[in-house]
Amino acid sequence: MTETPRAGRGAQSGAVLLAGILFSPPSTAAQADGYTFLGALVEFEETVRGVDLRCQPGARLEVSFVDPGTVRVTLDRPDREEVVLMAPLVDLEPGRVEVEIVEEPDRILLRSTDLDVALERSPCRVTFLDKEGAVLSRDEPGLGIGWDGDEVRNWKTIDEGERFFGLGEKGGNVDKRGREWELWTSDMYGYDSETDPLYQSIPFFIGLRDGRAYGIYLNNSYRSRFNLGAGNHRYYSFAAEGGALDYFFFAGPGIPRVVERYTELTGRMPLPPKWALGYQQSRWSYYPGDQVSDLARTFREKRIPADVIYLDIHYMDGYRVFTWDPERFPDPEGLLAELGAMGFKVVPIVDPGVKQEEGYVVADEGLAGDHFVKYPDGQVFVGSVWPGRSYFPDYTRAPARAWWGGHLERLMDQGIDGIWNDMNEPAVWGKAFPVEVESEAGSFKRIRNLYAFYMAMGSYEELVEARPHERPFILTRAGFAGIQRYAAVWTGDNTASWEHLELAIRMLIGLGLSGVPFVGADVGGFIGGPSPELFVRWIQVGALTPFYRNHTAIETPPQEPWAFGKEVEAIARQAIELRYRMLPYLYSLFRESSRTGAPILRPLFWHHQADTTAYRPEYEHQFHLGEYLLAAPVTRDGARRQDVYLPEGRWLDLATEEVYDGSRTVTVDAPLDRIPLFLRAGGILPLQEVVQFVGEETAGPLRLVLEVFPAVGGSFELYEDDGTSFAYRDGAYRTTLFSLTADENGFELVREVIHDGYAVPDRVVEVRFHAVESPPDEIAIDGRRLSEEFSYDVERRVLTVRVRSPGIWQTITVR
Ligand code: MIG
Repeated sequence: MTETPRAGRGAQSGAVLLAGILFSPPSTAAQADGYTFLGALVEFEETVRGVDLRCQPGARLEVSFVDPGTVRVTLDRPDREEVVLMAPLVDLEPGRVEVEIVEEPDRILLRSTDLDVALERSPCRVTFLDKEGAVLSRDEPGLGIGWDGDEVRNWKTIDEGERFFGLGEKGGNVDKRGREWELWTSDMYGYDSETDPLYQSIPFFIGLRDGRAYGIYLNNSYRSRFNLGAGNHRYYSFAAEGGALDYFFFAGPGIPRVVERYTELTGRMPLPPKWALGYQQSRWSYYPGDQVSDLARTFREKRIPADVIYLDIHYMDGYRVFTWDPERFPDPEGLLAELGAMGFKVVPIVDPGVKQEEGYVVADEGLAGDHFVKYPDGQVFVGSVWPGRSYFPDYTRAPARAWWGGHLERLMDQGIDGIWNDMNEPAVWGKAFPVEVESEAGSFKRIRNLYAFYMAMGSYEELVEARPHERPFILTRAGFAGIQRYAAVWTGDNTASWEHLELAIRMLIGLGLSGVPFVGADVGGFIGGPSPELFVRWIQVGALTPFYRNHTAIETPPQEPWAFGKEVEAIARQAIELRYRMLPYLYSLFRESSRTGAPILRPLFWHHQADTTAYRPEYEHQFHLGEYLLAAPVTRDGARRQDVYLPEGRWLDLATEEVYDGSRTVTVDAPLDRIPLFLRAGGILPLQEVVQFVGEETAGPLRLVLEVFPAVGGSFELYEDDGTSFAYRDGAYRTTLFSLTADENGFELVREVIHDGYAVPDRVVEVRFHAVESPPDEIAIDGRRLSEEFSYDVERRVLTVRVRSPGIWQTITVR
């Protein structure tokens, strides 16, 4: 932004002439009130990957390709010098991009292999086109780009049928059109579908115009607003209250491609420890220590699988961060060791507020080290939160992050396993955290939206440094674009109501489309208590969400899986067991996500972009888990039947073995103990046996079950590693590709080890082929005819084949 432009050698004489006639200095009247709009082109110059435009009145617009499908547009105002944001972006090292620059009378055209950018000369306007010349997105001709005081804004044309998705954690529908959304990280206890803003601020959205998707990320951390066609019929716009107008445009045309490009820029979720995929139990708060160990023991006695217990604020001594209440938790190390021996991980809450108190070591160190945020006159800021009057660390300062990390390490040394960051919007009593307060990276006008991001970043990096062989687990409430690099996200203080069960699914879909895949909502609802039936349906939905934690507020009724009587307990166990059986599948999806940015929980249209029914609000609580598995969980009180929209393909109801043709809505049975789940033809679903926690050693050989719906094509890549370390980065993992072929005589399942860097324990593989119309004439493993190790269930039409020498087989042929 600061480099001085060279002379406009690329400028056409026409443009120079135009400039001579039209250029005038910015008028003072325009600055006093209302917007100043970007005017006509004065001159331009070519840069390495694009062009710099000089536009009236004295502004500069930099347009450059980051890669062939990603373009950055940055406005340099005549009246402000702004620093562009860096923290959310990773790897801005651009690769080679061939950009062809074509000068036309009315516009300058930038062309890469994937995307064209047309820059109109009078006035300066930006249009993005695909390689067929279709307009993906276009500056509104009359408004374009403008600024008013500190605010910067971009208006874009809106198409009648244009849809919008993303913006992180938002209420409303999955399609965000028709509302104005605000990004300003906020503690919103008791929010509903209308409440905005919420905890996360992710200024990224996907547009879908004429079936083609694009994405826009506004790289600006000030309070921002996205008007997606609210209150007008002319445009959509995005604006920030300060900072630079600096945005990235991502080409599709597929939604997955857009998200892949966006997460190339803002980063992807690193693989979490595998235990973080297990069931997790929380409440505000479990204490004293004896109650916590009783809780753990109850899970094991009742044989309800679980991996994690959370400690909410009561574990601390007077809510002082990094302390333990001496009465409630007299021996934290002993307790944590006891829980560890039972296979439990423990995650305590860590809020940013540090109690203002002389003699409290964290406060004293923080003051001495200058680690807290301050007013502009140098006075340390004090706000009230759980500990009473409190200081707030400046996580934008590296030394403050290192200091905080040292305390986290001490907690780890005591035996905790992860960190739960709450109140990091940051929340204070009275809500109005003063915007004039300053951090090293700027005032809270600029960094409020980034506060939790920096806190998570520092915590993650310091934990990795302290334990280089252990994947950290951090759960956060607030965050910004890129938060997926450091933390899982839960959707804050929801309510135990049916509306909230559906809202949770929509919010998780939105987060996933915004690059944050590791997400969940408080199962059962935080505020209030669920009816037994609501609890059942919620623990079923939770079993399919990437982050699976039951949590509830202080003074609510018990919400453990056994708190609603025997029938509910049995169904809850069943749902949780399903979760554990699905671990090989889910973990493979996590791995995919860590490589491509794809969500784990995906809207129907992720895989069926051209299918208009897939966008209908009545089906927005169905979702894909990977390409071949579709979930239609029950989210309505009393429902025992369920309308399910099945997109293109043939679908197998995994509970009934019924096969349906897709592209239509079917009505299926959904008794209380059932989650309607459908496997698409070609689907391969790897399951394991139920374990009581992720790392449990089981007696006897392990079993891997492959649920297969034979069809032509279809494959799944199973990913396995040690589940805890970073050794996978050095190749210590195994990927196995299972693929299907079929013809009129039968079908074949092929197994191929793609990468063999991790030894999996020997196990029996059981393949269950579904919808097999008649008993097979012949089954062969690697060409050798099999006589015994299979069975065919005539009624369910399931053929089960057991492979006892799992290490060597390559094909199972069924005729
Ligand atoms: O002011 O730590 O969203 O999960 O249980 C409330 C107590 C503070 C808000 C979190 C919630 C947590 C609660 N916290």
